[in-house]
Amino acid sequence: MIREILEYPDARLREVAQPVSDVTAEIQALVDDMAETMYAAPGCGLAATQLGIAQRIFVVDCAAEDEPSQFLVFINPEIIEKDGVQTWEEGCLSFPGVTEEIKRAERVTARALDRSGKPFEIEAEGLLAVAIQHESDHLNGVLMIDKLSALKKRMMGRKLAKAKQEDARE
Ligand code: GNR
Ligand code: NI
Repeated sequence: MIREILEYPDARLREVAQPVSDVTAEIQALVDDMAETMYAAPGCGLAATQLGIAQRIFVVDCAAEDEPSQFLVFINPEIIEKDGVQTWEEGCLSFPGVTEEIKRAERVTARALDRSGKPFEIEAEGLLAVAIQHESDHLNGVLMIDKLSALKKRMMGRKLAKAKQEDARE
């Protein structure tokens, strides 16, 4: 089932998500809805927080269009190592129509449970590393706009208003 993605400034995007205590069939059904919603958007990641569900779960697929999909589920994720610095032009499904350059770690090592509740560890770089950091932020109620300077925040506010206007005119 495709679910509705909350948009900034919805207060539910600021909630700190709670750990999943047990990967039940219900959680797996939620994960499947998250995958469907992410691919339909389309986006390369989606956090449960963006659906108004305050549980520590996100999904990502950062494969390029001409590559096979690389779908990953992270339940109760932890970033255990970060190094280097990179800047990506980031987008967010909760900020439709805008992108901003954001500085994050170049490489991360993360640990989480997969869809079957099994622990795994992954080392990522490039866009996948960016997405893991972006989605981990969502689970803590942290948004892209929080990473910007005051000037860029104002610019993003204007771009958002403009994107909304254009959307309304369509
Ligand atoms: O679809 C998305 N694209 C993206 C591009 C660059 C950096 C991060 C992202 S994540 C975003 C989907 C989203 O909002 N996930 O929370
Ligand atoms: Ni996002």
